[in-house]
Amino acid sequence: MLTYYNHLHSQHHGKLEMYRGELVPCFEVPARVDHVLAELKKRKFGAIVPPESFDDSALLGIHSQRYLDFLAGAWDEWVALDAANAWRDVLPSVWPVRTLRSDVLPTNFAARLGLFSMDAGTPLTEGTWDAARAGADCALSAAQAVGSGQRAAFALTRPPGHHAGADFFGGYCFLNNAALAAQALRDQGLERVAILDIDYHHGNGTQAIFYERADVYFTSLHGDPQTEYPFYLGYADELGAGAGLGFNRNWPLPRGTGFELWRATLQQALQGIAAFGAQALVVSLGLDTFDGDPVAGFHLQSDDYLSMGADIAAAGLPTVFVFEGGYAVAEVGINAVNVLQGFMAAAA
Ligand code: SP5
Ligand code: ZN
Repeated sequence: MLTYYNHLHSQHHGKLEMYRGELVPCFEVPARVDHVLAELKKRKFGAIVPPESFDDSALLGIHSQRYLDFLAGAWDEWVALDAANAWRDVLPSVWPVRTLRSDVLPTNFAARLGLFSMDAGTPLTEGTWDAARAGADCALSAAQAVGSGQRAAFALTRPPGHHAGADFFGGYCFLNNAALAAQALRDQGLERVAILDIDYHHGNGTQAIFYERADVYFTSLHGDPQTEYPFYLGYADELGAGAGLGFNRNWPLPRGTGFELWRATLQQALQGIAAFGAQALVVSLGLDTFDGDPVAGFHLQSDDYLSMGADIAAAGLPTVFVFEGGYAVAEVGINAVNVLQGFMAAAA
């Protein structure tokens, strides 16, 4: 399997995130991807290549122009407010909830920052745009490879993407790499594309992007949003809307879930994908379902990821894997490459 590696990922390196009234060190760190890269090399798991460059127009299939403009210029605006901001990350602290307006774009930077975000846990740094933009190229490159006949490809990138919506960031995510890959497969002529999101957290951004569409089926296994981030989306009764009704399926599972129940649920999600008649699959590959993850609550073991990969291969679909969460840094490489290796062993 070919890996498209985001060589600029470490340009995004947040220092602190808000947690229980304190700023605590970021869980989403560059070492995560470094460990996956090292494990790919250690196991000689196929070629590792830089992405192709895609035009910004590819982003507009998923994200709004005003959001992209904001992200691309946010750091410069931040430093222009105060030269000392160069040593501080950007974190929002005000949001336009419900009865406040989000159609007006205030000139005030903090106000726009809140308009385009969903939490105070996602620092934007000097290199965030460059890292996220190169990550989008990785996802688009992987989709192009799979659309051109490869059995599978892997976009190894951070920051992750599945919490990012058409016009907001959050949950450590800025550009929705999985959504970009799915749209790229559609643009290459595949009529029905499925997205399987197996990160511990519900992929609220991806779901929202495709919620009213019948051509991209979204299904997700995740911690029950009653207790787990992102809290406000990911419930079982969210089935899609309008033309998209019947093309969204969520599988919330209680904190504490182990592999037996997780795997049985994966089979149900895969049945939905088969019934949809998907021609290609995008996997939002989060590894924060791991027992030792510091921000999540499932109990999967490293060997379970081999079985997971095999189960996904059994769907028999051309598959793009996109790296998402997974914060047990020392094990995230082993667990990620176990999925890919389990997939290839079963696909061969
Ligand atoms: C891509 C992805 O996995 N995003 C997850 C975002 C979760 N953000 C909330 C994390 C809350 C941190 N909780 C700290 C628990 C300390 N025991
Ligand atoms: Zn996650």
